[in-house]
Amino acid sequence: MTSFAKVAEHSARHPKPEGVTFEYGTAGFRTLGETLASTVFRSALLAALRSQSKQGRVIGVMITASHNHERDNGVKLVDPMGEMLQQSWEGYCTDIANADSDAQVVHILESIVKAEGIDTSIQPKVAYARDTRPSGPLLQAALEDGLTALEVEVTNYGVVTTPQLHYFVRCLNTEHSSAPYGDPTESGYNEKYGQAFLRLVEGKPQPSTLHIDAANGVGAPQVRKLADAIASPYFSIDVRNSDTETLGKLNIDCGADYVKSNQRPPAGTSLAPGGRYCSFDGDADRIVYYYADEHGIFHLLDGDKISTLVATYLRDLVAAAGLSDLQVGVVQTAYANGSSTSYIKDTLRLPTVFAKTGVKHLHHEAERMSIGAYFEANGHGTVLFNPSAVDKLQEAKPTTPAQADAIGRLWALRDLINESVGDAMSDMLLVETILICKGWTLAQWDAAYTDLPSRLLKVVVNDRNIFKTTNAEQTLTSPPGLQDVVDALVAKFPKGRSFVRPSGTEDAVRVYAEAATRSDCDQLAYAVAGAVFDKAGGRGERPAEFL
Ligand code: G16
Repeated sequence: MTSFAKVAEHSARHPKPEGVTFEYGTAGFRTLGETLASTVFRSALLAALRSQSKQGRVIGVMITASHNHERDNGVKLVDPMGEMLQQSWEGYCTDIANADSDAQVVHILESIVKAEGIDTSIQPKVAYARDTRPSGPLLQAALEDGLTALEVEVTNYGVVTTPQLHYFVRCLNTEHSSAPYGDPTESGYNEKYGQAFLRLVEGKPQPSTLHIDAANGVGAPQVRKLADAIASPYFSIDVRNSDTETLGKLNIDCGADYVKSNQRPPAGTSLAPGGRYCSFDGDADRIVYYYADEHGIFHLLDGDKISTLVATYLRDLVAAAGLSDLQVGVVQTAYANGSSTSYIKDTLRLPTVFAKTGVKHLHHEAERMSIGAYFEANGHGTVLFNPSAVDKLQEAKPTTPAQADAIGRLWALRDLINESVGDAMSDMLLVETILICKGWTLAQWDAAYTDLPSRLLKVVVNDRNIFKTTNAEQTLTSPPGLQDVVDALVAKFPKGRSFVRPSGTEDAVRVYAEAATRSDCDQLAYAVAGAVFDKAGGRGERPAEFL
C-alpha cells in the first residue's frame, strides 16, 4: 500500500519558487532549469500514481528541454506504450506543480487517487532519464527524492535521447507480451534499428558519408554508438557539433531548430555541393536534412519533405505488396508548407489531416489511419501501423516474388521505425533507407515539389496566455480583433497565409507566414509580427526588419 506519509517531509526539501506559475505545455513543463526542482519532484509523485492507475505498468519520466536554450529544462511523463502522457492527466500535473504548500501536494495526490479510483496497493514502476543540460543532475536528484518518497521501483537510464526513453518504456511494458517491442537497453535499441536498416539496404549501392550536426547534445554520443553497432559502410557518418561538455553550446547556432528557423546551415559549416547533411535537436527527437546545389544555394529538407518521402515510399510498397486496402495517410500541422499539402493531396492523392502543434496531437490522428505518417515541419514525427494494418500484413498471401519482397520490406520498415514517438535517429535510418533503395541524392528527393517561401518568427509579449486559437491553431479567437488584422494583411499577398499561436515550450508567441515570393513572405511575416507586438503587449524590440 503506497502511503503518502513521507511526501510532505520530502516535498519540504523542494519548495516551489514564489511567483512562478507552471504549466504542462506542448511537451511537458519547460522553463528555467533553476526553478524546476519542485515541479520535477512532484512529477515523480504523479508518475507513481499514473503507474498504479495503469495496473503497475512502467511510466517514463524524461528530464529535457529539447530544442530550448541550455538554461531551460523540462520534464514530461511518458505513458506505457511510449506515447505522450494522456491529456486528461496534464491538468493534474499543472495542479500539483502549482500547489502552494506541502500539505496541498498531499491533498492533490489524495484527490487524484479518489477521482481515478487508483488501487494504491499496486507497486508503482518508473523509468527515467535526462539529457546533457547542466541543471539535469540536480533535477534528477529531485526526481529520485519523489520516487523514494513513494517507494517506486525504478530504472535509471542515465543520459539518453528522449526517443530512446520512450522506446525503453514501450519495451519494458511489452517485454512479457506476445509482441515484445524490443530489448529495453541502449544496445537493444541500436541492435533493433541497426539490423532492420541493414536488412533493407544490403545489396544496394552504398551512400556517401552523412554529416550529422548533433546540436552539441545527447544525440552525439548516442548516434556514434548506433554507428558502432551498425558497423557497415551503408552508415558512414561524420558527427559535428558534438561538444556536450562545454557550457553554453547546446542548440546554439546549430541543431534542427536553428537550421529550420534560420533556413541556413549551422554556423561554421560550409556545405560542399553534393554533400549530405542533417541536424538533430538537443535531445534528438527532431531531424532535418539539407544540402547546397551546384551554385552553393542552401536547400532545406524539413519534416514536410520527410513525410512526403516516407508516405510515397510506403504507398508504393503497399501497392507492390498487393495490399490495396491498406491506406497510407499523412498528418500535418498548420506549419506544413502549403506546397507539401497540395503535393500530398493532388499528386500523391493521399488523405491528409491537420492537427494542433505537438506530437501528442498528431500521434492521435495518425492512430486512426491504417498506416499514418505524421511529421511536423520542424522535423518531429514518425509512422504508425494500426493494429488492423499489422493483421493484414500477417494475413497477406503473396502470389509473386515481388509481392513477397514488398511484404518483407514493410515488416522490416516497421522494425526500423520508432512507433512510440518521433525519433531523429530512427527517422534518419528511415530516410537513409529510402534514399539508398531509390539511389537518390538529396537534390533528387527535393525535386518532388518546391516549397513556398516561409518564415517563422517569435514575438515576446507580456502575457502569451491571452492568445487563444481555434481551427487547428490557424485562427485567433483572442485577443479580440487581432485575427481580422492578420486576415487583412494576408489578403495583400498572392498565396499568402499566416497564423499566430502561443508557444507551449517557450515564453513567446509564434508567427508563421508563407507567400509566393521571398520578399512577400518576409513582408507578411514582419507585418503580422508587428501587429502582434503593437496590439498584444509586445516586449523588447519591435519586429520590424522589413518595414
Ligand atoms: C516540442 C514538441 C513539438 C513542437 C515543439 C514546438 O518539440 O514536442 O511537437 O512542435 O515543441 O512547440 P511550441 O511551438 O508549442 O513551442 P521539442 O523538440 O522541443 O520537444
